[in-house]
Amino acid sequence: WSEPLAEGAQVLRRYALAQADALLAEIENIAALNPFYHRITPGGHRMSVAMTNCGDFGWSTNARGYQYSREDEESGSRWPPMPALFRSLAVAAAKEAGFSGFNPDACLINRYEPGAKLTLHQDKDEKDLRQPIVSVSLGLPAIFQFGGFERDAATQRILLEHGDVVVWGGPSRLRYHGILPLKAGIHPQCGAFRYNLTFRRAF
Ligand code: MD5
Ligand code: FE
Repeated sequence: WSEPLAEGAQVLRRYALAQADALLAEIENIAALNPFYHRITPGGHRMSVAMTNCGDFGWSTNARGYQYSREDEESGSRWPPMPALFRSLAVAAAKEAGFSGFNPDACLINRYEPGAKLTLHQDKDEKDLRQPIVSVSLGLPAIFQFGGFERDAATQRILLEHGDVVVWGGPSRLRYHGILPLKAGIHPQCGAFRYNLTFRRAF
């Protein structure tokens, strides 16, 4: 159930399956306080992925750029604390992939609806790029694009399904990646959506 994708990148298939219902209940609690919102990129585009966050810092984008902040500028309140279950899952998955001592201070929650996508990008808004990112997929399956170190490098396609966890560290931390437009469907636990929890050490 553990497949290496590239140096530093490891898929833990179905690793979060037993906790999936509990994770989804926590997502509902978080979204009741800080709702999912389609943010506007610095280029003026409305993101097709809706986002909220939990933890000390939340990632967001607006006309001025990308940032990590303690407050949600939509609700004006601080991000809800990271649930203990989220933290323990992310820490255990990181350790499983060889990154012991991972201590996330930010969890971005992405919600994909049919057609929603994430174009190829790098994650580099974090202070220490030696820290891995842990990502947990829930709900509808998505095709993940795993690229190289330049935008135009060839990409691999990887199907990510309900309960799959991926740890992105080492040299893979800076690979270009994206999500192809979500195919419509109904998932028994998540309805018409895919959720992705993205655990990071922001500062
Ligand atoms: C997602 N989210 O499925 C993905 C999971 C994001 C984002 O990309 O920025 O919100 S995280 C995937 C990731 C992170 C860091 C490195 C690599 C992939 N990679 O080397 O491919 O919603
Ligand atoms: Fe990313």
